[in-house]
Order: sequence, then structure tokens, then C-alpha cells
Amino acid sequence: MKLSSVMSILAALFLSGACITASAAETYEINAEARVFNPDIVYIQPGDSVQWVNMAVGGHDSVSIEGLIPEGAQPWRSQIGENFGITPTVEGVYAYVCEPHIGFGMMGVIVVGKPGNIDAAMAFAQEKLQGPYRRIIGKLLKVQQAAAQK
Ligand SMILES: [Cu+2]
Repeated sequence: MKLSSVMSILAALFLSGACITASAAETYEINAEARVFNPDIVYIQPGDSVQWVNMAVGGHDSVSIEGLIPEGAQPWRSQIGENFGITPTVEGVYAYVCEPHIGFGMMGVIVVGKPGNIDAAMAFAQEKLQGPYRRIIGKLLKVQQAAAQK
């Protein structure tokens, strides 16, 4: 096969992949329950949205954890008791907490596309996080193990 035909096949594959990626951004809901986010780990694609709902009952917020979002990604802090949404575009692992209930381990992880920063995030969490923030490590471990199985 000529190089030019290989290139055109690769180009066609790339374009069809791009079309699949561009189609139908989705919205994923994370329900604030008594002292947990459900689901606590969410897998989405770049451009999809995440909505935290039921935040008023019990007074929850969502605050990204410094050092545990991908480089170049936008950190966030919602108002306590208000539903909130983000549409992350940078691929990687994002971790967040509910500050009023961090002592209960109310926190979660969003994986956008490939979790390219999971090892760095895990290292950061183990070295830098203090007190109840360390409870995110168990959730990062689940993401790390799932990534290793692919
Ligand atoms: Cu809460």
C-alpha cells in the first residue's frame, strides 16, 4: 500500500473519530445525598456537563481541590445550598469536596476523557493533603485501578 493511501485512511479514521467526539454533549447529574455525592465517581467526555443537584437540602457545596485538577483546567467553588454545574474541556481527573461535610468524606472525582494526570494526582494527594482531605485517596485509587485495567 502506498504511503499516500495509508495517510488518507488515517485521515478518514481521524475525521470519523472527530465526528463521534463532536456529537451530543451530555449532562451528568450528581445527587447530593445525606453525606455523600451519588455517584461519587463520574466518567464524562470533554464538553459534557456535570450538574450537582439537591444541594439545598442539607446545605452542600462543591469546591475543586487545589492540586487535584488537570493543568490548565478551571477551578470552581459553588455557593452553599445552590445547585451548580461545570462543563470541563481539559481532559483528566478532577477531585472536589463538599466543605461543610468534608469530615464525613463527602467528596468525589470527575474523570474527563483520559485520566492522564491520575498518577500525578495520586502522588500529590498522598504527599500534600491533610486531615479529611486524605479521604479522596480511596476514590483516586479506584480511578487509578480502572485506568490500569484498560
Ligand atoms: Cu455536603
